Amino acid sequence: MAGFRFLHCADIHLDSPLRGLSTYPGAPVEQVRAATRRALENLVRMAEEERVDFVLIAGDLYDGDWKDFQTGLFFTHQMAKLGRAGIRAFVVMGNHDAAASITRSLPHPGNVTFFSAKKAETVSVDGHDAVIHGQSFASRAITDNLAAHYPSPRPNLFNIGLLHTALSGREGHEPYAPCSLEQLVNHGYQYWALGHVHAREMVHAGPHVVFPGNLQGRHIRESGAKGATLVTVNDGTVTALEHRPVDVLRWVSLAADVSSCEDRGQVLAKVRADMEAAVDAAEGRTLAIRLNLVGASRAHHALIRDIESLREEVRAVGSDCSDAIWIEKVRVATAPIADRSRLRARDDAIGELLDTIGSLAGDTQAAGLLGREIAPLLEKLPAELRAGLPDLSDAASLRDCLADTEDMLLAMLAGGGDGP
Ligand SMILES: [Mn+2]
Repeated sequence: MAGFRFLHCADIHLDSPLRGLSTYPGAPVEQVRAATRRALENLVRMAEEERVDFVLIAGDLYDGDWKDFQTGLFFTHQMAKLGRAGIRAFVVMGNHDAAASITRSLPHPGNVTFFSAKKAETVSVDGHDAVIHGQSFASRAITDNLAAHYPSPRPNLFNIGLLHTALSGREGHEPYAPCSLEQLVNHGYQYWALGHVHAREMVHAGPHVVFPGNLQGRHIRESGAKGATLVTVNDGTVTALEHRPVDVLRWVSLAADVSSCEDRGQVLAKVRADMEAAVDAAEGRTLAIRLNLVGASRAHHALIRDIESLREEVRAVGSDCSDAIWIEKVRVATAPIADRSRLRARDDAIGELLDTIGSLAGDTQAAGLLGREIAPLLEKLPAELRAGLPDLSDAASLRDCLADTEDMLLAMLAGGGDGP
């Protein structure tokens, strides 16, 4: 029995508008605006190069109402290209498509099948032992379990369920067309081609239940490689399944741990190394980077002293690494490392406090005095709390307790008024 291959994608959100991006300095506005179109072109090119037999689009082809006919024409044009290569496309509409009153619907090329929104249908793929079951969203908020009404599997064929769903719920996604993973797994199909969740997720294997993620990230919450899933089927079984990126602009959230950095120069060197790694991984794509500096670091004060110029320095490092980097945001979330000996030497209340704590540990007389002062306070505690306390008459546990107290006070002092 011959095999076949298909590309499964979803959430193209063609011509998705920019969300306030133009207010960011230096944002590659034109590139971002065109990114969803370029990603779709890449998908079509990949389908041709890989000679796949068909392409599945699991909803949210459009982002909402078209501004004009251009959005629909662009899609039609790309599908016609697929058609000339002998490749069919199967599409269900998702919540974003339904939200648009796409009354301006255009006639589409003969190689494209849109599934009905009225009921689940089954379409067989001519020349291959495969059938596709699907249903489009009729309106934005579908709260029915659509999958429950999908037809029974056709025996001796590879059954694909094309469905826009949040399954039993996915963070950050509306709970549309809810169904359980168990329900899908037990339905008898060999592959569930899902859409709606923008993060790629291989939910189940054998039968396969897959969210390919969206085709092109649109903001920092859609970071990482974006693309489609290329599936190879032989003798009714999935023999290969791989994620193929088609994105043209990649959002990257970089958490640079600068805890080992002593000063601003070392921090910038670390940032450069992390950015170079991101550039290598992006294989020539434009990068939109959000940089988070994290970790308890000796450089903390130097970083927060002048965050604006730090941002400019980071941007300079970025453009030095590649001419296709845009720094979306720089966030400084570092913490100071408390220098105990320096703090203890201070001629103020903090210095005195630390000095007292430090000397208590080695001074049995003072420790005894402390114990007697604390005793009446301890007696006021409920018995169950008192039972969990260390025995302060024991020198070792007193030392441990004092060290913990010092750590806690330093952390509180650092967290509270540690301004520039
Ligand atoms: Mn979507």
